[in-house]
Amino acid sequence: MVKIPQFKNVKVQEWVDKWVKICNPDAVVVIKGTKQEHNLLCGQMVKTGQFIKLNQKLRPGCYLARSHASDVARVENRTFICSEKEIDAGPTNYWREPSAMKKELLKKFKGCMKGRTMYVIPFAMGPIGNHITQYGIEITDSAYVVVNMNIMTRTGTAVMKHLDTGIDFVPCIHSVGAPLKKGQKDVAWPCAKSINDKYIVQFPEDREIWSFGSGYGGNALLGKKCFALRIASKLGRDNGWMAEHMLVLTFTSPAKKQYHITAAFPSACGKTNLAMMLPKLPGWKLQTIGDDIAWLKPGEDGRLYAINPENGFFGVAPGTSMGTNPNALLACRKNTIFTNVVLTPDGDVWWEGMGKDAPETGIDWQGNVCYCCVDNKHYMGPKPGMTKAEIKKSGYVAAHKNSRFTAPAVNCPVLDKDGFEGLYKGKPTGVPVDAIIFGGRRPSTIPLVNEAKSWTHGVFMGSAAGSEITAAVISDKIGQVRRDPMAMLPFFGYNVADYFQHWLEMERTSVNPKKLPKIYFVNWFRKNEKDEFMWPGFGDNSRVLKWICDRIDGKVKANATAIGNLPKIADISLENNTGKGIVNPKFLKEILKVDVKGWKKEIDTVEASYDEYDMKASKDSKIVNADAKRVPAALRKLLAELKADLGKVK
Ligand code: SAT
Ligand code: MN
Repeated sequence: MVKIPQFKNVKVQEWVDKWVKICNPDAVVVIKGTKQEHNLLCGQMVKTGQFIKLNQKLRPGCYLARSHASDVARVENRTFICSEKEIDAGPTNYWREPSAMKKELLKKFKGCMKGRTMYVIPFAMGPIGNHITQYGIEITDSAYVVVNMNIMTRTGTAVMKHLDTGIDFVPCIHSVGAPLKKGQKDVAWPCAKSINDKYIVQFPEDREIWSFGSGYGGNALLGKKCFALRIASKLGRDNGWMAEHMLVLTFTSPAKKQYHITAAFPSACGKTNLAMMLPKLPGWKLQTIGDDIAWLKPGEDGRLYAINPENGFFGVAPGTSMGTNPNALLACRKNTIFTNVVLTPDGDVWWEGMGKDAPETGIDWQGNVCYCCVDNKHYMGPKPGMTKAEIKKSGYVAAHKNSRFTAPAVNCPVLDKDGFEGLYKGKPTGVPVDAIIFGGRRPSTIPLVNEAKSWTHGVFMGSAAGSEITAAVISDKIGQVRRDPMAMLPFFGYNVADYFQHWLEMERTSVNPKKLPKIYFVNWFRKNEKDEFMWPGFGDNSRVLKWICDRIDGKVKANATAIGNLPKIADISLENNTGKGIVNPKFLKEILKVDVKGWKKEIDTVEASYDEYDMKASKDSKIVNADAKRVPAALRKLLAELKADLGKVK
């Protein structure tokens, strides 16, 4: 039996004792969170072939990892919410009875760390000591997870000291599910190869996370989606706050007035791009607080205050360039881990849409040689001499579509340092939120920006959100539109309808509902019949943010329509509309009007989603459950009103 470290926090001790016995690791290491320890682990992984050290002149402190082909994104059909009652998981989640699931998983975990080291990672979600911050312990047998957690969360001794005081935490257990026999050589990316051996399991009532078989992203970095969204959404519901799939930013006007805005878009729909966007509008400044998750808590004044619980960015690499998101690219210059991108001959990285000529040859995400395309240097092919058309037709990409960079937040040149530390006017309150934005990738129907008529209407808008499925999840339906309420579809820790109700409750329980943020819905992705985007996006999105600020300040009027308040075209500033990808004023009318035909179809699908939420107790429940009827009446009412209003327009 290995030597088990001693902890002051009794619950930590019990958690570690229990899993050492079950997993049977060769050694147990408690993570201190020092630079030295981090570098040592990276160095060890270079030796075992799990990491490739990049050119330290070009990318100091940076490494590349290549995952197994079966382990490249989140696995939604292996993600379970194990509440006591099936109905509490709800129709968007896979559910298993908790004790049965634990029994099944214990068999998997038995002896799963043989031949490996067990790491115990104390971590904080949020600035240590902030009143919104929560704590966790992740046990893992993956050094890759440790170094990524070091970037994505605050880890180590400072957190453990906090836990020593006996405060509560969320216990997490993770294993790649690949024990090693004596003398067996490890592989570059250990994981359970079969999808059915992967389990991402949340126990919302016990507040525990058990993850087995995957080493990738949100499946394995348990502070992220599993804790900060699934478990935290439940914590938030029970305690009157909110855990949301939202970026947080600070937008400052030329007159130096600050606005704090959060925005919820599904995975790989541009949250990182908006979170650190370079505004096209002169005089406006944008700073980043977070790019993926926001925790929002009501303050004593009735406003909602936000923190970013994370400590880094786990951003999608392809498409990130000095043109689209210079601040993200600059954030990856040092101390960054790249996963599944291309390795160049000079020890640097490359991906599709990097805005940089591809090298003559490289090593693709699967470890094979790839070659620069002959007629377009922004592509690489699996064979020499291929044209762009041939490469596109083959479907080949040299960097995986969900390849990622894990970069420390402090690397971001436009980080709002105070906001990131949860400070506002020097106090650890989090930042007061002025506007909440929902959005998705929608080629048709949904206008550029639409303002909710009230808080309840904003909740309705969020509940009705939809988006094209992206490569952030393993799916054969990429590109198809699915309902993705509040961009939380894969992340609800409880019944989606109860989640809607919780949003509605935030207004009812607020000490000053008038001070709640205004709510908006945006869509940067409208296309015309020629399949061209009708809005340039990126830095031009500052024009939409400015309109939102103008509305907050009551500076401009809007067109009240059936679907919400739409901007008057003249109020979308076209100042500095020069350079690449400019706004075409011709399209503005089209993307700022109510597409009645499209909306009629849209609300039918929203209604169908509500009906499904009302019928099913969990995602794969076979029984139509009459008790499941939980969609709030207030939302059904708005849906009926919208239907009636659109019916009146011929
Ligand atoms: O869940 S991940 O962190 O792997 C990425 C995402 O879906 O946003
Ligand atoms: Mn995300």
